[in-house]
Amino acid sequence: MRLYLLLLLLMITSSSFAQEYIVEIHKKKFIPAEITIEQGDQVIWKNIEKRQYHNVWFKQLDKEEPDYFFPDENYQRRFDKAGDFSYECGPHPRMKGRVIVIENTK
Ligand SMILES: [Cu+2]
Repeated sequence: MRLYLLLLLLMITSSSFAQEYIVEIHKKKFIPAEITIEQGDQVIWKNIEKRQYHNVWFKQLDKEEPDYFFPDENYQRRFDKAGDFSYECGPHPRMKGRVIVIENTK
């Protein structure tokens, strides 16, 4: 009985917290270029280049191009709606990525 309660508690606590996902930017690539997350999760893009700046532009979500960020800087975004969101780097449009947000069924 006690074990059952512990398991139940673990299930509740581990599923109710939003997760963070890291996408690294290196050699003009988003790594991984495609990720699947759940509603409410957050993605953090880390620029790990030596000297190249980038940005993360979701053209379907943002009319304006976001600011560039430089090596050792991050960009982050939370996804509250389910959907399929592609993005690119403003100054380097051949850099493309995709975030698939699945419905949170919890
Ligand atoms: Cu770029």
